[in-house]
Amino acid sequence: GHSRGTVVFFTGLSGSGKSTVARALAAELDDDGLETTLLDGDAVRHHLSKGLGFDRESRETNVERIGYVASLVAKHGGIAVAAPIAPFAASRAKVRALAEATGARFLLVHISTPLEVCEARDRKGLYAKARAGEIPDFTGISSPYETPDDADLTIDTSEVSVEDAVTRVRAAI
Ligand code: GGZ
Repeated sequence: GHSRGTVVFFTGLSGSGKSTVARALAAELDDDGLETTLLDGDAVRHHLSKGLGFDRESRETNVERIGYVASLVAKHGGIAVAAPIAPFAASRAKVRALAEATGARFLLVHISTPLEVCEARDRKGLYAKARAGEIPDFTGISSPYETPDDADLTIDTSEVSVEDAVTRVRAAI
């Protein structure tokens, strides 16, 4: 059918907590019996965007593909949850426009955890490698992150628990 679905699109730095919040959100929605599709970052990079790198054009392509699939899900009444870094405002705007054109609701959730916190966490050691010059074009270090001015919700996971973050997003849905 073509009932009104929702795209919940997270954006934020590596290590900001967006994947954790997205996964917890999707699990709760799923438990509530809602038709939920999580476009997991690793799975997307492995399947949908295999072979793409992290230069600007590759990121734009990656983010727009995610937006396209999310829009298809939402077009049929489902809830799509995606959490790429999505560092470029123009790509995020394209994705919003595409989702809204299909009749879906679009929620941009900015996980605004500061770079200093993400870098201090450095769960995967990527920031250290980026600082050492071992990873080129690393978001926040050697590649830009354009802070959204159109976020529907802004959550800093250094101040808000995962559980509370999920509650806030659910309230917005
Ligand atoms: C940023 C990178 C990079 C570079 C590899 N810059 O913390 P992670 O590891 O698990 O999540 C990051 C992920 C970002 O991929 P996205 O598809 O979300 O990016 S985008 O929306 O910009 O297309 C990080 C890892 O990939 N990673 N190299 N150079 N993050």
